[in-house]
Amino acid sequence: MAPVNVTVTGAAGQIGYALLFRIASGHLLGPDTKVNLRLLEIPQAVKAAEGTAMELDDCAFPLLSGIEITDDAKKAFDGVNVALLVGARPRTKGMERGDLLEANGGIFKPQGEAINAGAASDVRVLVVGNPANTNALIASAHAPDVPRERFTAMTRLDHNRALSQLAAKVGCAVTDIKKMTIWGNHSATQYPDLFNAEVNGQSAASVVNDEAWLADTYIPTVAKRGAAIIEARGASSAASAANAALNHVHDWVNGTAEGDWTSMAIPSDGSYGVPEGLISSFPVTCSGGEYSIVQGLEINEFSRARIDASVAELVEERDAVKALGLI
Ligand code: NAX
Repeated sequence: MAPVNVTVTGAAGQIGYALLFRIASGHLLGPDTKVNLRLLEIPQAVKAAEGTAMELDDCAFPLLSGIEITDDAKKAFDGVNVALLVGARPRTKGMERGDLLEANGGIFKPQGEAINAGAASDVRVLVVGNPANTNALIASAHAPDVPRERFTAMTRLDHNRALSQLAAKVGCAVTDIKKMTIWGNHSATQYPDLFNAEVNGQSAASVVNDEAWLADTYIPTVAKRGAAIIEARGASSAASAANAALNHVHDWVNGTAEGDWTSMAIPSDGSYGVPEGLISSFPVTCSGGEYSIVQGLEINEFSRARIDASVAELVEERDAVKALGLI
């Protein structure tokens, strides 16, 4: 089988450093799939990416067929099968949201165009760089020839955080928990849903049986975990973010487990009242390389209000990038 072309943007960054070695050792696509890595960086960071590539060489990974490093998006995405868009413009002090969206438009528009121009017909795109959902929307808008379902954004780190926080609360193993969902935006408004999640087959919300803890502790702890990591580590989540990116693509390509689902931010088809086309997080199952939204879940009043608030934020972001002419 020909090696799979995997492009990582922001390859010299901290998530890139945590991600590349695990891609090359088979954690993205499995132990039988060879990969060609394409590292895209800005010109100032190409040298650092070259250093990472030297270390990748020095691991002599059996699955790693080749590494190319470039600052040219057209080259990076030519023939790409899996695109991990990690590099983004972070919000700096005093930056308004409009400036942030505009700066990221300057990154995700040309990357969308380059994917449109050169990607393989089976390309799958995961946007990690924040604001991830809206950056994915921008990239997708500039790749009209690529089915929009191929553009996704990452809420898997939030999903994994939701699993571990729940496991700690009820004293179970993370593997005892199934059917976790993150709804909405990868932001502080995201909603981890315990009403549809199960602990050893029972409703997680009823196992917890403490709505105050749910509202005042659990949801904010999951949603603000990124800030807590920065506070403790002095740097934002990197290894856990890389791990979540691997989980997201692995499940998309290889399928979710029977009787379980995962969370992915994907273009809405209008399910659960989320406006069509918004890239919002849903419960999904994956099979045969495709995902589908889990249908028919009960959304109670508590959940409805929180999903609506997060979706309203996504609508605002979409309208802002529309006003800026980015989509
Ligand atoms: P770093 O600042 O360490 O690395 C970012 C890298 O991207 C830098 O090397 C930079 O040179 C590169 N870059 C910038 N513009 C580029 C462009 N146009 N083309 C190619 N490369 C470019 O950030 P890191 O900690 O690796 O985080 C990367 C992104 O992930 C950030 O936007 C961050 O907010 C986001 N995150 C998203 C998460 C999620 O769950 N969706 C969680 C973790 C993380 O916070």
